[in-house]
Amino acid sequence: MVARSTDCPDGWLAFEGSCYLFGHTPAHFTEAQHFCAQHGGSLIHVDLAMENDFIRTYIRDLHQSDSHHWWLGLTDVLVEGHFKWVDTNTPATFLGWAPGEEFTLNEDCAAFYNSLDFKWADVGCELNDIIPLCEISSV
Ligand SMILES: [Ca+2]
Ligand SMILES: [Ca+2]
Repeated sequence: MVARSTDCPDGWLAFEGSCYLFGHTPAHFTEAQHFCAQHGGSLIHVDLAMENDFIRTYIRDLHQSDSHHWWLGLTDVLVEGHFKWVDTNTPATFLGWAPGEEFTLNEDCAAFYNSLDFKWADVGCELNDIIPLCEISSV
C-alpha cells in the first residue's frame, strides 16, 4: 500500500490525498458529524472502491479486540432511497452496501457494519453506539 505524502493534522491517517480520523467515543449521526466538523473535517465520503477497501482493512485490524460500527457521511433522510454525502450534498456513485442493506424505511444513515465485514448498512440515525470516522479531503 503506497500512501502519498499528505500533510495531515496530528492523529489523522493519510491515504491518497485524504486524511482520516478514527474517533473513540460512540455518538449518534448528528453528533458524529459535529465531532468531525469540530476537528476540521466531515464524516467520511467514500469516492472509490480503493478508498472503501483501505478503510475496511484498517478498521478490521482495529477491531480484533473490539467491536464497533463506524459512521459514514451518507444519509437518505431527505428522500428515501436517495443517499447523499453530507460534505458535498451529492448522490453517492460508488456504493459499498451489504446485500439488501440500503432501502430500509426509518433507517436513513449509513455505517460500516461490524457483523457484515464492514460493508455498509443503513441504520437509524439516532443510534448512539456508532463511532465517528472523519475525513479531510483535498480532492
Ligand atoms: Ca473520500
Ligand atoms: Ca432509508
